[in-house]
Amino acid sequence: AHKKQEVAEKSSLVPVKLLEKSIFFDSPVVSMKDYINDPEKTGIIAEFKRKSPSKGIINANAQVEATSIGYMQAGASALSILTDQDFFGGKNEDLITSRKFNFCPILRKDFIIDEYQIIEAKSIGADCILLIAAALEPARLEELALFAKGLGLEVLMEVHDAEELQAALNDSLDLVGVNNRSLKTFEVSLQTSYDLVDQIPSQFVKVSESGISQPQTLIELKKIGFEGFLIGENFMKSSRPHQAAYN
Ligand code: IGP
Repeated sequence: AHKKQEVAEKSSLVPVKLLEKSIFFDSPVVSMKDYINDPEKTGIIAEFKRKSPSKGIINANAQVEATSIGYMQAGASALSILTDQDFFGGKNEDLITSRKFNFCPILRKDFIIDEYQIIEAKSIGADCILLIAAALEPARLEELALFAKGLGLEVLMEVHDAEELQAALNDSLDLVGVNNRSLKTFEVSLQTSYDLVDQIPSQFVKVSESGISQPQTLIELKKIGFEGFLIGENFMKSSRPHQAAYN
């Protein structure tokens, strides 16, 4: 057993043995890689978040059920659900709810640093987890990616620059995301995507993340080789996020 799992079992966290009894734990994963690769689909990963560190409250009243269903009806390829409470106002229940109402790949958007969170991701119905290169040593990132693969989950690794990308690439990843928003300044620059796209080996699905608000931007990112487009704020700032996704 992992050290943190043992700690979890002694603390207030749900014990691993219980997480493994979830109905989602043994159910098959819906491949985000396949959905994003499908040329018939838009490649849009539509995100649900109530607030963010860069913008504060974006939408305090949005309902995850209507929004996630609406996103998919509007043509999204997949969903990204924030489960981090402190910074993004999310909760595990949001992902469970969106899982119950949608058959599509769902990314658990959270700061994952431990195996326990990966077991938890599977138990709440996620298909894919996020690993942030800036937050993990390359060897640790690969270890967590391998652990996720062992549970059948797919892995999206997020990078911000070429150094992170080169150091953290490994064969256990499925998708590589370039975050256009700097973690330090919160500033968005699509140039980051332009700079890194050719450095991502073709075995990985390429995703451009953050700050996408114009259809034209998406078309241009597609032209240079991106297959996936992670869009949150631009949809969530609308009183009806899924309506915004439709437009
Ligand atoms: C979405 P935006 O600018 O469309 O809301 O960005 C997504 O890329 C952003 O929420 C994000 C994120 C993250 C959130 C990217 N990487 C890591 C939490 C953790």
